[in-house]
Amino acid sequence: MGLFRSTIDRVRRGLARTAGSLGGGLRSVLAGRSLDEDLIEEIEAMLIGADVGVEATAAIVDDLRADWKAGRISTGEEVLDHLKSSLKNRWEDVDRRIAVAPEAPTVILVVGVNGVGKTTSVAKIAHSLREEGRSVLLAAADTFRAGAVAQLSIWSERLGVSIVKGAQGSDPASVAYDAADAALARKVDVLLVDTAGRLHNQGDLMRQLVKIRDVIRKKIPGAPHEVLLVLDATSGQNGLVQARSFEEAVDITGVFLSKLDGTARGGIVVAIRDQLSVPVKLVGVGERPEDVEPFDPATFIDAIFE
Ligand SMILES: Nc1nc2c(ncn2[C@@H]2O[C@H](COP(=O)(O)OP(=O)(O)O)[C@@H](O)[C@H]2O)c(=O)[nH]1
Ligand SMILES: [Mg+2]
Repeated sequence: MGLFRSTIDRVRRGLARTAGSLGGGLRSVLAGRSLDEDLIEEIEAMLIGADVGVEATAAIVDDLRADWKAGRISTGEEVLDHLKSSLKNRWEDVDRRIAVAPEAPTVILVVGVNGVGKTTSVAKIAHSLREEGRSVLLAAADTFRAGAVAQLSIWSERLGVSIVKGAQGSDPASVAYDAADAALARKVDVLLVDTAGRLHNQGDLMRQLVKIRDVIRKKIPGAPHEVLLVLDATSGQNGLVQARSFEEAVDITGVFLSKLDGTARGGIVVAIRDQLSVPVKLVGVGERPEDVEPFDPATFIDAIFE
């Protein structure tokens, strides 16, 4: 989907807290100093503090030390550039675009635990698609949490997109079925399915998601084309544990990393890259529908080192 034109300013604003802590912190530590073991340790602590993760931090610091010992870098300025490029080099060129079905509708299933920002992220994606002139249908398949259907209905009114919903407590798979049916009948471009983040227990939740997925797949062969896992950037390494259980149950195809504006530890993106098999595709940088950006590693790394 050609959607989501990147707005560098929005990415910068969204990452201001991380930049203040990591970029700003590094700059003040590096100012006027030349590289030595003590300084390398301080840099290491800052990367860990920004949630970059143990594995990536170790690799980055080893690389830095090797280049210092080989006489290739010595000053603070050079260190910043070195860190930036070793971080950027950790991403290979994977396809981070949102999938498009060869034949409409494209179905995007949005999953994740309670409160991570699923419903808001659905609204953001719907908004971007509308901006692009695509027709969108929402499915309110979180019938578990009181108020969840109403929350998505409010978004549907504000954004001017249709919605298929059931009563609270009704079967979410049948909502998904009806929505898939309606998406076909109305020939919409994209069907966005919001889901519950919590049931009585985790096993129930995963079974329900599998059921929703299978119902959609039966109705629309090849669907869902995207299964986006929403992770909350403010929950740090915890999110990675959640991700693994979703990865096992439903084949997620990408991560929507929400609430980057609310954390100084945006380095979590690096840890996700190292520990999950699917790429971060979109990032949330605020609560408004327009606060979504495609994830671009180079822009991201530059922004956290501002
Ligand atoms: N600051 C900020 N808040 C967000 C973002 N995404 C979602 N939220 C807020 O997180 C809270 C939970 O969001 P919701 O979409 O209801 O989560 P859900 O339970 O996963 O559906 C709400 O208050 C949202 O406004 C984001 O990118 N930035
Ligand atoms: Mg919700």
